[in-house]
Amino acid sequence: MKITVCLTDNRPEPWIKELREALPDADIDAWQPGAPQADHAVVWAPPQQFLDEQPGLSAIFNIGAGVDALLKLRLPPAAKLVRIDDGGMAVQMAEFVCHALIRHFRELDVYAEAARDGEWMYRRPRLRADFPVGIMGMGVLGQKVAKAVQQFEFPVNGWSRTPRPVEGVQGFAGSEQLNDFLAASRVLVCLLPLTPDTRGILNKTTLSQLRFGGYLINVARGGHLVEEDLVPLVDAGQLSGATLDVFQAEPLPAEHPFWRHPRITVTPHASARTLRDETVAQIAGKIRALQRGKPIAGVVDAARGY
Ligand code: NDP
Ligand code: OXD
Repeated sequence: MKITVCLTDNRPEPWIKELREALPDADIDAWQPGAPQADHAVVWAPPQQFLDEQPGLSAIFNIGAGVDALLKLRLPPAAKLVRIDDGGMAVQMAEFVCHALIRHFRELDVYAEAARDGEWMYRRPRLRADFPVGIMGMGVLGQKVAKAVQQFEFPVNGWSRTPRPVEGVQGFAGSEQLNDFLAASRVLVCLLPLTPDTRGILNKTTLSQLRFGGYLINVARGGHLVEEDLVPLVDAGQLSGATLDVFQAEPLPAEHPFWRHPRITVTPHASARTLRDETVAQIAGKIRALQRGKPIAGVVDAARGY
């Protein structure tokens, strides 16, 4: 079995070393133009040339959860596209979202500013009941985040394409229940895949339906947010702020207003990093399952877009 590795923005050598340890019988190399046909590929943001030169791939393993960039390319027709399921990302996402939520809810930025001025002061305690958290996308990551947020006793709403019952979470599904979901939420967490249906879903109309003074946490893709709609909503007080990990252009350009806005927190697409050991173990397990003719989790439905 031959496996080719094509990782734009990542050094392939450590991946190849770990893949060889996990799959000692496989012939594993970094892809170069003109390389022979492989059976499987391990990729991150490969060029179209790579896919055009590997028409006989039977599976393409993306080393991330989101496959929106791959679905923009022409894929070999018979290849299964496989995303990472969790792979250590879900707990990181839960940490990140809980941190952003609690920092906002407990007004920790206000305390930090007072501390800089040597001022000893208190804010009036706020009620969790007044801060229902709405999670858009109740998949692998959204469900983990929902459970983590529940530990802090916030009310949680979840929105998905099809109903996803989760204990203690008020579930909403489909475009027909989006308005009710938004109206029931104050802190909005986006954990949707980027698809034609979800591109631009965070915009003036939807964000204005959150309870007044809502707060946005976007940890999914920059394409979900209509960026020019955000600052006017925050400046008008309709939203009290945002934590953004993903952007339409990454790296976020130096002149972008989000960098300097006092109520917008920017992180560099770092909320849940791909962990090499866990990712290699998951991909190797799936390759072994395919060799035995077994089904595997995480096969992308290209028509659905995730
Ligand atoms: P999943 O595929 O497991 O979950 C996707 C969820 O979104 C599902 O609940 C799905 O509904 C829902 N959904 C999809 N389309 C719609 C729609 N049109 N309307 C309503 N709900 C919809 O994905 P993951 O949880 O693993 O990951 C989510 C995204 O997070 C990734 O696609 C990626 O873009 C992003 N991500 C960001 C990272 C970062 O570092 N910032 C790291 C990792 C991922 P249903 O349950 O009905 O299928
Ligand atoms: C992913 C990501 O999709 O890191 O896994 O954004």
